[in-house]
Amino acid sequence: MNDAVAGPSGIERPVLANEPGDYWGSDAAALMLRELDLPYVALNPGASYRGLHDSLVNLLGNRQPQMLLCLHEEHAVAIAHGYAKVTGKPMGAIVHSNVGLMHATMAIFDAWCDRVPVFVLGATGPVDAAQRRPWIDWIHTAQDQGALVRNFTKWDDQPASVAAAAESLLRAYRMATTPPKGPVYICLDAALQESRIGALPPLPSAARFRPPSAAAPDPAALAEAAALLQAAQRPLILVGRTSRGEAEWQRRVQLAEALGAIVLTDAKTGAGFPSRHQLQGPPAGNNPSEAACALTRQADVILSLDWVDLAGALKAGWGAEPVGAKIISASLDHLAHNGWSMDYQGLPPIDLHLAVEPDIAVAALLPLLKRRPPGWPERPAATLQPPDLGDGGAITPLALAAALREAVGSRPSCLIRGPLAWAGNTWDVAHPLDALGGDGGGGVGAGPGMAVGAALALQGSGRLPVAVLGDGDFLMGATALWTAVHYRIPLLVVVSNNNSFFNDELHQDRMARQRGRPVANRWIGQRIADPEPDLGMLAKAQGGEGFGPIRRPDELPRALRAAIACVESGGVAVVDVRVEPGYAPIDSAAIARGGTD
Ligand SMILES: Cc1ncc(C[n+]2csc(CCOP(=O)(O)OP(=O)(O)O)c2C)c(N)n1
Ligand SMILES: [Mg+2]
Repeated sequence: MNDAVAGPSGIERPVLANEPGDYWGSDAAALMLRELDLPYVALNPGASYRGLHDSLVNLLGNRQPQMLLCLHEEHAVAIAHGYAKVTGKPMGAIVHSNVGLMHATMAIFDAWCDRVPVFVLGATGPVDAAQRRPWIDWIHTAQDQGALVRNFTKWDDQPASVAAAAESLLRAYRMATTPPKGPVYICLDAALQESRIGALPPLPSAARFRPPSAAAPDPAALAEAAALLQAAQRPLILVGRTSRGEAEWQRRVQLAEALGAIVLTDAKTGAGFPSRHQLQGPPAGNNPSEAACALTRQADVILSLDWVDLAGALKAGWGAEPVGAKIISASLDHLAHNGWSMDYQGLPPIDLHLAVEPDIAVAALLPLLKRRPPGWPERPAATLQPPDLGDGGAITPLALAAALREAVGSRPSCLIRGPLAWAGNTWDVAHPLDALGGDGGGGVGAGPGMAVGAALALQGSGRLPVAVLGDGDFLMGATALWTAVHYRIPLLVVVSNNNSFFNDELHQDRMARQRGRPVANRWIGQRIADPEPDLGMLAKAQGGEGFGPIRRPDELPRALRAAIACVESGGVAVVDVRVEPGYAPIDSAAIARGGTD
């Protein structure tokens, strides 16, 4: 009989073992993971870490950390990414030697670009060739596995002894959680894991190796920034990568109000400022609206709070002309830049760089500022797009957004992400956890895994986790949902299904127009039809609930309400909504400038 079955909460409880007489190398590593307080390790198993796997189950009893079995390594890392986006803290992801790491790479890249901490553990077959099992240990042993991900991790290591492994894990945690945060990768030699060490060596206490406390801004630079902002006639604040903390959110509001500054936000970096606030400006981000570009041009002082692509935002306002506004930037992002990944974007002109986390700068600036009358001309209050329920025919992405908003109603919710065909200004935010933003690296297929990880972190918070995913994104990552069902993690997934990798239809459209060729062919090699995948069935096949396909606006409210009820009773629900191919009209001029992914 197998006693080690899933319990009522989906947690696999191992049969109890006797106290071990002997310890093994991987026992020390597992105890260090517990010492680091990693709550979960999402994983897909592999022989290269069978030693560590045994230690997690039979020594730690599958608690602290608890395993989350995933059907693909990309999901394991994406789950950790989604989890950290909510909590700000890392959880682990364990991937098999070389092949598992290869599967995980895109998700690691996404976490890197999103500046999110993920603690990736992996393994190699025995570095000592004399200890390798025939064939399999040879194909799963590679020289310098870290090289696969070194260009988009903060740090990697392959420790050669138990003592070195303990230090390596401590250092990795510090590196991942020190801003700018990011993924790290530790490779544990199978022979080291499987070495018998007898008695446990004393293991270091994580309390003595904590990440450094946050740096304060240079007082002179801070005073100069405060003076510039105080004297500005038309200050503009660009809220980029900021924290999910409520106190920080309040301080950002206080800063904007003290200065009468207009605030631009970017849907891909999540909720940073209340969308209904009088000072909230028009949609900005990848495809800034004409109105946002105009404000950037009219501003005399711009404060960037770790805005992704500040150079691009300034160029959108000023074109080829020198930027006329004074630029203050609060960011530590320069510390993450390397020679491989150009996710650092263009080099912006910065008159005053406060090299601190953006919310630290806000907290330090506030006491130096006196409330002043706004210098901007009177503006109408920010309005959201009016609900557009369509004409009763096809469902538009905006109609879907409106119907979803209506169905969610006044419940606290968290929009884990919106697909490309989703205008950033359609979702009202009033709390830092109301929207989490994107995946960072533009990796299609990340959505389902990130949704599961965020939902895991939101479990028990009373906040309804809602992910709106493109059909292409959903189909690439769909089996991530099995992990949510298995571990009883409630989650609502709404698929904005245009039966297409539609973003790229737009690119083919553009090419055809530029070259005078038939635009009518833009769908070829893009449409996901004939057959149309049944997305509800993909959910049901994994033990979730599937709704749809919903093809008419009048069918939407009931399906969404039923799906929400399913999630509120602990389920995983997928609603397949067939939307008209087309993007929400963010701003046609922005699209024409070459926007979209
Ligand atoms: C791994 C990966 N492959 C391909 C792409 C290129 N790409 C960008 S958007 C996109 C289409 C995504 O389709 P879907 O999720 O259905 O969104 P839609 O554009 O249809 O709203 C593709 C294929 C990518 N960004 N990442
Ligand atoms: Mg699509």
